[in-house]
Amino acid sequence: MTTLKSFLTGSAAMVALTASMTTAQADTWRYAFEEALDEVQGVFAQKFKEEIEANSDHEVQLFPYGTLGESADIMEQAQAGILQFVDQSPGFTGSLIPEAQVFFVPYLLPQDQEQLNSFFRNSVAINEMFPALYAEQGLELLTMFPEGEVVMTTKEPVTSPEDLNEVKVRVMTNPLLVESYRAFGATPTPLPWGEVYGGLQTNIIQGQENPMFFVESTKMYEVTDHITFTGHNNFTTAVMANKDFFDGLSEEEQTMVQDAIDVAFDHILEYQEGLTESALDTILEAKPSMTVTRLTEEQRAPFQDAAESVEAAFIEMTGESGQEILDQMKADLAAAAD
Ligand code: 6CS
Repeated sequence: MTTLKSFLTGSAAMVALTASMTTAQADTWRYAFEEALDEVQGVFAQKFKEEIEANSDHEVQLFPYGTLGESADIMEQAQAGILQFVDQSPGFTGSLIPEAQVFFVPYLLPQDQEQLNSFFRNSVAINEMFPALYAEQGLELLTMFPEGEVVMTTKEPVTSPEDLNEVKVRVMTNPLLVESYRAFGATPTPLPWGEVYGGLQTNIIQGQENPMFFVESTKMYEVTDHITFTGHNNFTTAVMANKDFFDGLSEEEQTMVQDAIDVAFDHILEYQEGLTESALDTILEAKPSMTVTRLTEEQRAPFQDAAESVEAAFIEMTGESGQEILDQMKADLAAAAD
């Protein structure tokens, strides 16, 4: 006959066994991102998967753009713990974490690639300040990395803010990017990515901005005719884990995850060398009539002037904590320029 004591002892043993099985168990980790498998975020994710699977018994299941919805959907799923990992760009996270909009103060990030890489590698703002803000939203910020200089692609040529008058330019869904394009003289139109190609095709919008590799891979050149290098930004993205999931990992596993992120970070910077140029070549081969304009210093000046009001709007939106992030970013950028 089972006594209460032996039943309880048995249950305790069962609990201990289950717990030990959980720690040793090979899990499937789900990781969603905002791009296709062969685009920058996908290449990063594939490297991360390769590293995790080489160094553990876990499997990483990848969900490229569209398989689980739009960017906002995958963020909700990551916060809910349905996904363990998510790549979402500050362009979308800005509506959840207002300080993340700092990446949309025009002309803040350097154009020099080495300086930019050094900034992303060593930034105190990214590595020490942003994690606390992401944690408040149930996210463990693992890394941020650049995806290339942002260019405008439009239906009419653009060399000055006047050229953007009455032009509806699609932007990602954050208030500061709206503010930027307003300051640039355009009519900013925030939309999720899935509506951009059709919007240009039907002339609901007449322009958009993105790094060159994305202009090529998503065939933005089919629905716009002019590319303008304004030098106003580089596309930033971020990779996060669900915080409860991450906190529940052993210390060794957390280190393994961070090591895999570091390997993927190095890989993605190397992968992007020459990518803007090769994407532009591919575009011009496919559509020789596409015009490419690099604004001169003089032409850039009015866009640069607009940056001041955008910075002020950022501080207004984020207060003291935004000011601290901005100051630290500027200090980090100065250090990267040394
Ligand atoms: O413009 C966008 O919405 C997209 N751009 C890039 C480069 N990656 C993902 C994002 O959804």
